[in-house]
Amino acid sequence: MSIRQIMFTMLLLPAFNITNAVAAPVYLNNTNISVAVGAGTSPGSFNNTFNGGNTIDKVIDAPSATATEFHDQNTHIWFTATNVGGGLELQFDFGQEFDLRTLHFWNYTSEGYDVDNINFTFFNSSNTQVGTLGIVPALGSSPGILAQDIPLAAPLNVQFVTAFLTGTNREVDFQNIGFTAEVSTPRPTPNPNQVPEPGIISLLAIGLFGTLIGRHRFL
Ligand SMILES: [Ca+2]
Ligand SMILES: [Ca+2]
Repeated sequence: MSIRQIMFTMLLLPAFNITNAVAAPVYLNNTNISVAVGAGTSPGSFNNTFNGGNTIDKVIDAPSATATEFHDQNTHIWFTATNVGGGLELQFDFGQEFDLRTLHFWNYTSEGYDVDNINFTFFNSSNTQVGTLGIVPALGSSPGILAQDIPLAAPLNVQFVTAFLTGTNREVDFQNIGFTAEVSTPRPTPNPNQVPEPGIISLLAIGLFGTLIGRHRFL
């Protein structure tokens, strides 16, 4: 292998690493994550939410972040808390860590039943809290309900999310909660005694070759 070929190979290595590090955003729904009713749910009634064998998966059944849903018993969630301040707790498990980019929320269309506040708590794969977020969602569009998109200040390395939804009049009715996210890349704690990664070695090698060739041209 000539010096020119070796240099070309060395240049390709870090480029390949950089390309791999950029993960494509994905929409998280019932095909790749799970959701459950949390133990923190207040006393109350789920009304018609589970009629006809429906499950809490209705929270994550939107096929995409831009999907339109119509309010019916097959796809909405309706919880009524017994007391003001009470609400519905949902627990999401993404199966692996993601970097969250956008929160999507499909609310009910009028004040009498819509969700008025949601408090999110984010946890990594070790169940260590990595962020919180409180939102006051907008009313859903009518008649087709589209998601309100809320950019997130990059909660990173999130595997578990707890959401607590409340209505000022005890009513909690909505269609879906969704997240657009990218699979997290490992972020090891820097260790001064650690051997440099292959990418760094490649960069060092390029510098070394550059120096050698520079010297060669002067000879
Ligand atoms: Ca739904
Ligand atoms: Ca309301």
